[in-house]
Amino acid sequence: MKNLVILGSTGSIGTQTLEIVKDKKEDFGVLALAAYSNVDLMEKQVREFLPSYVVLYVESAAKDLEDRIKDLNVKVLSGMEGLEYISTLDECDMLVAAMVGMIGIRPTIAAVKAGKDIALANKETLVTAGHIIVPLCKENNVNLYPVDSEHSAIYQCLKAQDRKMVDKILLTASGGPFLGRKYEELKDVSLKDALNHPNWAMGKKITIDSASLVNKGLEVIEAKWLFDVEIEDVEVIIHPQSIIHSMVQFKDNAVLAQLGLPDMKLPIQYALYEGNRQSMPERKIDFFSLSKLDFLKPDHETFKGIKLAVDSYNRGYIYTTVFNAANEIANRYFQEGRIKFLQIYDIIEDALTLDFDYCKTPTLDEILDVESKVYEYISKKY
Ligand code: MN3
Repeated sequence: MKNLVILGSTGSIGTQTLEIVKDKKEDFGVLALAAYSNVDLMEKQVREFLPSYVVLYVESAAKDLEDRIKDLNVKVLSGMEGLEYISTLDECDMLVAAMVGMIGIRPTIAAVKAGKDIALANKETLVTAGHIIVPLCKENNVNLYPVDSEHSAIYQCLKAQDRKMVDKILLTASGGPFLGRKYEELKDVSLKDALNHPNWAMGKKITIDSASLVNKGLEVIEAKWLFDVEIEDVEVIIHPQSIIHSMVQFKDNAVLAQLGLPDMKLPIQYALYEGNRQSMPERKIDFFSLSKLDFLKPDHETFKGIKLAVDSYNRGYIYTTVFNAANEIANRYFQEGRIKFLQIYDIIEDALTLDFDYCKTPTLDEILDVESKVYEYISKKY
């Protein structure tokens, strides 16, 4: 029995994780659940899974939840303190890091220091603090299992392979809802258009990031850290059908790919079982119904997300925080109707003009300091 602590249990990855846990009751216990502020869904989850601890980040939401579940013997906590506390519990065997955004950094690092294995869906954490987390994992004998579908695919392709013979990571991208459009044609796209992803049903933040290809930019950096390759050796290939979830090209020119229908259940389950296969009753690929698989070059002139991410990485690790923080706030502004879609790029580019050269390999405190400076700069200006 593996005891799980799930950060972000009310989100898309969190709810699917709990569905798997429900199907595999004999293998998993739910030790703690955490979310940002969704009291209604959290109450339901607590009543169903009966964890020992529950955290709602927002204090008023935690108080509300505490009142509602008085009849249960569950400890309710809040804030960053609460998140860090449950991530380091003695009884915790694996942390499922599935919160959205940089809020996941502190608890993830705390869990690594406490020697907990991590199932990582929270890519922003690795993008901004990969230079801290990867060495810390080695030091503490912690395994990092990717939940992101592309990275799970790469992990599967690399299994039992000679890492020294890796030539390139071929990271696939659906291209999102705006694939094929030119810059001018994106001027007036709506939030509804951006949320209309052709293949994947995901949370709002990542769906918008997919439309701007910022998500793919984050994933290039994520792949660099997870698989210890140079960033130039991660190549993005647009593959609109999302059947190939990513590939690895080796020095003998062999290419291994992992295929599947676009469904997060497999990568989540594969991570929960530490990279071991378990049966899954759901849908299988029907090759005879696939008419074709397409592969295209990314249009970096229109969709600047990948290039901005790679440029920020190459400038010094601190700029991945600038890139990510600026995107987090721009993404939220777009959701709130305060800016247009293309202004997401403007805001990121603007933030990247800020000078933070004083810390090219920043500490956690410096990362969080730069994050708040970027938020402050953008919220004053836009
Ligand atoms: Mn992905």
